[in-house]
Amino acid sequence: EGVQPQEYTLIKMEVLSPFPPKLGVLEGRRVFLAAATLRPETMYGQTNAWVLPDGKYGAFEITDTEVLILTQRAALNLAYQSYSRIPEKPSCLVELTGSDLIGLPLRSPLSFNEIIYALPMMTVLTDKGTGIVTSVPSDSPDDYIALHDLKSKPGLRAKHGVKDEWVLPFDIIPVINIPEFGDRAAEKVCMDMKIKSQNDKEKLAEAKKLTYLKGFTDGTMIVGDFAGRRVQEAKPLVRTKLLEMGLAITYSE
Ligand code: A2H
Repeated sequence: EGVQPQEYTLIKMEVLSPFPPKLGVLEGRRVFLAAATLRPETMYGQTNAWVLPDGKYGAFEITDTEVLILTQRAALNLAYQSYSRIPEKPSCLVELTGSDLIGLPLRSPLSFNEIIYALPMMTVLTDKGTGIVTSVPSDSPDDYIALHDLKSKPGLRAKHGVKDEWVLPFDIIPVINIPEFGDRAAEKVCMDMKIKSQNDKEKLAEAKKLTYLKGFTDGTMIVGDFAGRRVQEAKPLVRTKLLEMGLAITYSE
């Protein structure tokens, strides 16, 4: 962990009804997977959410009608942040594992894909953010390669009970142009660096740094409400828009 606190945006990805049996007790409420991101301006290009299959999650009540699914650690952190409406000891309505979440259909703010699904990624950390990540394969090397793994390996899909229709129809959606890398920066950098799978952790860390930096300094939005604006300008504008819509929460750790 760094010395400085990381300021995340939590994206409220709404779980579409009817809920599976494991989530049955939540029926009648609005339930969201809470995904922590540093790149709110990329949300137009979401293709899925990532969860850790063996990770432990909980469904926590934040208002009379709204429930967030995230790690208990994140629920506690959120409770201590003043802008949170979570009571100080957040009550867990049901304990869940990542496997329980795989295949949930989601509606996520700003996403051009109207419905996306929760899918497994082995590199999700449960001691960072909320343990839930939204996937933008155009601009995140981790997301690009994990989606590529699932698409190209039927055995990996079978192992986690992932249906073809949750993965195969979802292609990269360009969101940002970076002069050096084009409109699909994550794919280009993964190819240039010959990254083969989500297990290439060292190379992926380097790819992530490179695209993150270049995207911020040289990137231009090519879609959405701020098309034509620089990424640096668009980032806070998109963040504010999401917060004002009530579809995002600020979170730091
Ligand atoms: B970012 P930092 Cl398009 N485990 O969001 C693994 N990864 C996690 C995580 C967890 N528990 N929680 C958050 N993340 C990811 C978008 C994105 C992100 C893009 C490009 C780069 C990027 C879409 N995924 O991150 O270690 C989330 O992915 C590169 C920095 O706190 C979050 O932002 O610096 C980022 O890692 C936070 O990483």
